[in-house]
Amino acid sequence: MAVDLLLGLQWGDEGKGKIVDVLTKDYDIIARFQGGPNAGHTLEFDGIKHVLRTIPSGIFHKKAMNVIGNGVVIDPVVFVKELEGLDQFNIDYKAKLIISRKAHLILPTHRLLDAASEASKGKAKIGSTLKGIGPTYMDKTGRNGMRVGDLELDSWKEKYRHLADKHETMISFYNVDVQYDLEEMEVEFFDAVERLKELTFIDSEEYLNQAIKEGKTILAEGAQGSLLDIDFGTYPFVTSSNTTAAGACTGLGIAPNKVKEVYGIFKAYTTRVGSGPFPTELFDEVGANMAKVGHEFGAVTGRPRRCGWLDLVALKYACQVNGVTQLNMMKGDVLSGFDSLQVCTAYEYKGETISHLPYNIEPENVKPIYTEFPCWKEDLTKMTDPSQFPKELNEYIDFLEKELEIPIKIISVGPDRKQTINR
Ligand code: 2SA
Ligand code: MG
Repeated sequence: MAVDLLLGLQWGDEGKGKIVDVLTKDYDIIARFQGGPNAGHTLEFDGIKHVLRTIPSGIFHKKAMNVIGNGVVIDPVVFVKELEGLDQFNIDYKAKLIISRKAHLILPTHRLLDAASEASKGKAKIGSTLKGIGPTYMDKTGRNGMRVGDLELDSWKEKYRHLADKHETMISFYNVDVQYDLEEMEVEFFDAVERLKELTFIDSEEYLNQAIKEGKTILAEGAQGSLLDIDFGTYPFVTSSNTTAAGACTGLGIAPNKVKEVYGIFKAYTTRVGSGPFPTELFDEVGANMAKVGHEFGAVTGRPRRCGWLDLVALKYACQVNGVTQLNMMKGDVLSGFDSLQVCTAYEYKGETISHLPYNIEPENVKPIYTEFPCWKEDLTKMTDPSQFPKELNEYIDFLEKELEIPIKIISVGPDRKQTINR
């Protein structure tokens, strides 16, 4: 067995990019299996910060091969900009990056449809990143989509035209004000497609299964988080793909019995960007402080992230749905010096105390019940070994491990590759 999964257990932005980057040296292949340019995976090393959108986080390593799997949706325009960002670092992406023919394409009109759909919802909007993710997955499941492999056909532009025309009619049905110049968008899109075609398209499920037979190791890199999963997240305030472990199987064509470790990444507190319920959200100074110290702004859109305490009810749910085998705790350093810490260990739900995630976690249904902990005062960012951890941090970690019944193997104490401590 050679496939390990790395998944975000909250609402995204747990620090997956950093951990993939740290772990990459142990893997032959890094593969993305869902989502698209709505993701923003941040990596920091040698004093430089990189944000990746569609490209797997193994791209900065000499050895690893990077695969964009069938479950991903690709916007050629964003993708080419991402490639251009790599140019200055001398990365031979033509040799190190391969793309599934079965991955779906985000067309300019998918982005417009996203904007129209959000505008039509008014206050009930999802808080989408507006990258065209939802409409592209709708076309995929509706069996209308365009795939990367279509670009190898002479007739791909006809297929494109047919779909884009249909989208324009759909946009007008929304009856909202969406300004656009499609001709201009198409010039950019067609240029980007030509650049995309310079990369290697493959039958990625074949490639990956062959690699497994040869004894190669694969790390599947999740995007967004479990609570944004289309089935198990806080629907409808979710993204349009399966962000959980099962998504790695369908998004890469890998059988479940090939999966070994499932790394679950969580922050020592919780954040959410976009709309939707968030039981432990803080609206006070403490939350504002988390946002400030933790630099909690969307990596793609720059939107401020909502902040709150760690929610163990939700975290347990995510561990269960994903079959997490080891945990990584991120950003404990942000909490240094807080007066005290709260962890939500149960919910008050319809007059009862429950410890599982119910169907509906809207604020009117759910009130978090907290356990309080003393907080560490020490700066963690320079620490390199668990023996240096303050007593309060060890108590926090021990409590979480006992509650979750899963070992916490990595503690991250800062954004840099080097600020990573193994336990
Ligand atoms: P979408 O764009 O239609 O998939 O949005 C649907 C919901 O999913 C949320 N979502 C995210 N949440 C956290 N991080 C994401 N990526 C970026 C980042 C976000 C950014 O890494 O910072 O820059 O704003 C991400 N992508 C999607 C989104 O907020 C909606 O609630
Ligand atoms: Mg992110």
